[in-house]
Amino acid sequence: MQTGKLIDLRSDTVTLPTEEMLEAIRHADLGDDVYGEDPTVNRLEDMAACKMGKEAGLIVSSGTQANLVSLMSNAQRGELVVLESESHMNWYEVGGISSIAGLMPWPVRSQYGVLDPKDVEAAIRPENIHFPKPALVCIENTHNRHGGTVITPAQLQSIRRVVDSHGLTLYMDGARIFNAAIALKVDVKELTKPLDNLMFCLSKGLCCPVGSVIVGSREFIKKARKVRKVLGGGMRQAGIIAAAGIVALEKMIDRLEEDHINARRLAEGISKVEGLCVDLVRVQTNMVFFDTSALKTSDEVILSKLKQEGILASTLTKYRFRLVTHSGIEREHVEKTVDALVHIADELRCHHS
Ligand code: TLP
Repeated sequence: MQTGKLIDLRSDTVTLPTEEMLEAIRHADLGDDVYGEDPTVNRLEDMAACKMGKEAGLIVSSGTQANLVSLMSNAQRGELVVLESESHMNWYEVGGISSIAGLMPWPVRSQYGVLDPKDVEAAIRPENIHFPKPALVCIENTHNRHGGTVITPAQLQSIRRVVDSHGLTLYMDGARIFNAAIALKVDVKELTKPLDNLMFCLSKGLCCPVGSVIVGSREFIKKARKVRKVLGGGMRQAGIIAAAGIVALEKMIDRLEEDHINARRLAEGISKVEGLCVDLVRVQTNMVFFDTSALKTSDEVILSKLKQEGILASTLTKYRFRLVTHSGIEREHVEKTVDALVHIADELRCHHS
């Protein structure tokens, strides 16, 4: 468990490195990665590319940096980028897509985070003197703000067909792509095959302290390496990060299934609490979103009551809460959280009646 004795369900980003990772960091072979001379970085990048069925990989400091570097390597300033309206790139990356990459985001709404190919088609503008040139379509798998929902290989292929018919590029924010692969019980390559390039995060459910990896063609990664440099992301002895990443890719993927089982338990427990509402269809991986509007109490009050019970949660809106399961969360923590919510909801209902 993280943060002392608290049950920290705010995010899977709060996970700490395993003992094995700390050992691997301690013993990593290091060199200057700006010269391409860090053997541990080179090994991680090769492993990541191989696992994803792409030619090359590039370690970066964070998911946000991975998305920004990829945007700037896939499109030219002034071009149009079609992306899902609730996507992380559209919501949580400080608008870097416009302020730094100089691109025009074109958000498209979807159900459960899965772009409808017809909507993608409609968003791609034809050549016209008035319009920006479309360059890129971005998808997110799993989809964070839609509740950790997955996009299937078949859905990806139908988006790919539209992208191909316009000669554009398909990129994925695959921060939690291994959660999607585990939930769908497919090899991750089934999910990466339709893409030109993608990124995934080491520092979420895989428990690394830092880092994400971009994978794609050799040519794309060469370009991305230079973009990473201009953004200040050349990291020298980055083998200390990569060492943990190697352990993650070898040892930490299969255990994500446990997080999904715990999320399902949590969601089912919460769905039985009077005054709380969970859309169980969205509970497909390690996230649980629930709605508290029936309790007519502000998010701060519920968050602070949860904290008094030793539980940390995050919120998307005043009445929309998010809980994320990860390696620090076990069945007993799930049960304690459901019990706490039963107790809080009872108290708030009594207070209103
Ligand atoms: N997501 C974080 C917060 O930023 C919201 C979280 O707690 O879930 N893509 C996706 C789909 C993400 O969920 C995140 C992080 C990122 C990119 C950015 O990764 P970092 O935090 O490493 O920059």
